[in-house]
Amino acid sequence: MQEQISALRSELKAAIDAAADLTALEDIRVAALGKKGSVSALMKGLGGMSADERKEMGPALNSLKNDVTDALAARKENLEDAALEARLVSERVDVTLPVREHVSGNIHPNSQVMDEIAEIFARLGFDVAEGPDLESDFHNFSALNIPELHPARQMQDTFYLRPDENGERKVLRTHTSPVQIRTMLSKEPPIRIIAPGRTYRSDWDATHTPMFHQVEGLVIDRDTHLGHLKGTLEAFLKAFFEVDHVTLRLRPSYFPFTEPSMEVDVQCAFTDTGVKIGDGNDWLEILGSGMVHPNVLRACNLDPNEYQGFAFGCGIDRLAMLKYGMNDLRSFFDSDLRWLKHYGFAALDLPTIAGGLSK
Ligand code: 2NM
Repeated sequence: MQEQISALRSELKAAIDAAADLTALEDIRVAALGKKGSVSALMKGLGGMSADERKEMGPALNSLKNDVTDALAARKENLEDAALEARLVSERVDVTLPVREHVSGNIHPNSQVMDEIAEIFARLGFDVAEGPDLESDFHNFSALNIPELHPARQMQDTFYLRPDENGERKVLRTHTSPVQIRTMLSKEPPIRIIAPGRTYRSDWDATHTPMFHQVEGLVIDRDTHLGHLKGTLEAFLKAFFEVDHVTLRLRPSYFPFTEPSMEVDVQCAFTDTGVKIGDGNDWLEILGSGMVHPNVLRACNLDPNEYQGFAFGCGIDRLAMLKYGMNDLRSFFDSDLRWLKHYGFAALDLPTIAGGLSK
C-alpha cells in the first residue's frame, strides 16, 4: 500500500509538471482528486481497513492528497504567470509611435454657442461668472426666494444628495442662479455678469435631458431698469441670431426670484428649412426674465432701497437647436461621431463679432 501511494505520488507529480496548459491541468486534477479520481479511490479504501491499518494509511493518504493539491496550485500559478507574460509581450504598445495625424476633434454645438454668448456679452461689458455644480439649499433655493414647499424643490424635479453628517442635503443645481447669488454676496455693485454652465433636473424626453445647459445674466446698479433689460436682450438676440433686427414681446409671467417677471418671445417665421428669427407671423418663447426680487437682494445683503437690477435666463441647448437646426436634444449627449462631425465646429474658429459669429 505504501508503495502504491508513493508510485501514484510520483506519477501525478510528473503529470502535473508536464501539463501544458490550464485545461490539461484541470483534467489531471479531476482524474486524481475528483469523485472517481485515483486518490479518492484509495481514500475510499480506508473504510474497509482495520483500526491499525487506518492509523497508518490515513495520514499517508492525507499527505498524498495535500501534496497533489499543492503541486496543482503551484503549477496553476506557473501557467497563469506564463500566460500573462505571453499576453504582455504580444499586446505591447509602443508609446513612442507618432500620434495619428488625420484624427481631428470638433467643437460641440453647445460649446460653440457658449463661446458665442460670452463674446456677445463681453462686448456689452459683462463678465463670465462660474460656480459649483453641487450647491447648498441656500444658494439654489432659499436665497432665490423659493419657499420650503415650492414644487421646484420636490424630489421628482431636483437631484438631492444623501444628507451629510450635519444633516445638510446638497443639490445638483437646478439653474445657474446660485452663481448670481454668490456674485452678489462677494462683489460690490455695479454687477454685470453672465453665468453659463451645466444644470440638472430629473427629466428625459426629446426636449429635456437630466443635464442641460443654461445661461443666466444679472445686472445690479442704483438705477438699472426694465428698459435696460429689453435693450440688452434685443442686442443679444440680434447678435446671436445674426440678424439686423428683432421684435420682442414681453409677456407677464411669474418667477419667485423676480418682480415683475416676464417671458420674452421673439417674432419669427417657421419655414421648410427651419425657423427664421426676426420677422414673420409667429412668436417663439426664448427667455425668462425680470427685475430681481427685493427678497433676493436682501438675502445677498443688498439694500433694495439703494440697489435694483434685472436678471434673465435661457437654455443654451435650446438656443443651439434653434440656431443650428437640430431637433432632438438627446442626440447632443450620444457622443455619436457622425453627429459631432455634422453639427460640430472647427476647433480653431473661435467666434468673434467682427468675423461673424458662426462664419
Ligand atoms: C430666469 C428668469 C428670470 C434669475 C434671477 C436671478 C437672481 F439671482 F438674480 F435672482 N438669477 N437668474 C432669473 C430671472 C432667471 O431664468 C429663466
